[in-house]
Amino acid sequence: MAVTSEASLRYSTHPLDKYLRADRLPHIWCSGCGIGVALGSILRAIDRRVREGSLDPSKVVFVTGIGCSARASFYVGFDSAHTIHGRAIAFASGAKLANPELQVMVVGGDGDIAGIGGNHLIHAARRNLDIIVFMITNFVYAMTGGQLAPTTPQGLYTTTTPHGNPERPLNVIKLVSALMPNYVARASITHPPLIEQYTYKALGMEGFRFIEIMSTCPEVFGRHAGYRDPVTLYNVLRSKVRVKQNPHVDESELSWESGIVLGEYLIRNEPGYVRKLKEVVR
Ligand SMILES: Cc1ncc(C[n+]2csc(CCOP(=O)(O)OP(=O)(O)O)c2C)c(N)n1
Ligand code: SF4
Repeated sequence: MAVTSEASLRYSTHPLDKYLRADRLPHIWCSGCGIGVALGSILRAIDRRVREGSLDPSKVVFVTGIGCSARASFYVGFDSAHTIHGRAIAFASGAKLANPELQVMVVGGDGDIAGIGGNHLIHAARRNLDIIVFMITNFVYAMTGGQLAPTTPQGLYTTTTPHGNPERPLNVIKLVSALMPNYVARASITHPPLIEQYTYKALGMEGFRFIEIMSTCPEVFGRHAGYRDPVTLYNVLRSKVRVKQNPHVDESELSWESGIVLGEYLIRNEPGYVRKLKEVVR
């Protein structure tokens, strides 16, 4: 386990450096990309849990697929697996079932988690499988050049919908909530403390926990949609999102016009899959 790798200790200048593989820096993310804000907030929540003694960093596992967001597993100092596009949840399921003591976390883009990996998402949520899934929604398949993603709001330009997206976006919050896992929330890189707060909470729960993080991709999404400047795109996203206490799932629509509601959509305390499986085996 690499949390205190020699390289990390040697270059340690930031409180979160101990959770990073400094030898793999600099990272690939473009200037102004929101993914770093998302990862930083997740790491701060992990750090809080570690410092208060409720999380052993040697038990944390990061699993990712492919994409800009999925690169997160490259840089964290935890045991990690950078797997294949769309299959991170399948790998994470195997890791958790093989060793239930692990705190298994998946990070991926909206294309990775809800597009190509959508089937795994559905069944992990249905099983209330004990993993945390972070879906970083930047509205496109970014790493491959900005193609239409299942989450692209209607009417928006992408490289594969140059006249505007004619499709209705997939409301992943509503989809996952319908499967009744233990936790469903939506945060945004414009509100880092919210990401940290929801992650901290999810780390203290069992069962399937899903956190969508609205994010910015100035390089691909922003450039094509007319918001190439990272600050402009940040401000656009900031103007679209609004935080609500205990929002109803019917308010979770991904709409560029009427806005995007952040908040905790579902909180349950049902036994997770591992506990249920153990009961059956017993
Ligand atoms: C099976 C498979 N299909 C397609 C690709 C090509 N591919 C690599 S990254 C990517 C897009 C990733 O988009 P997303 O998951 O939304 O993450 P982002 O880059 O936006 O963070 C695609 C289509 C691949 N690597 N493997
Ligand atoms: S292409 Fe977009 S999502 Fe990928 S690193 Fe650059 S800004 Fe971030």
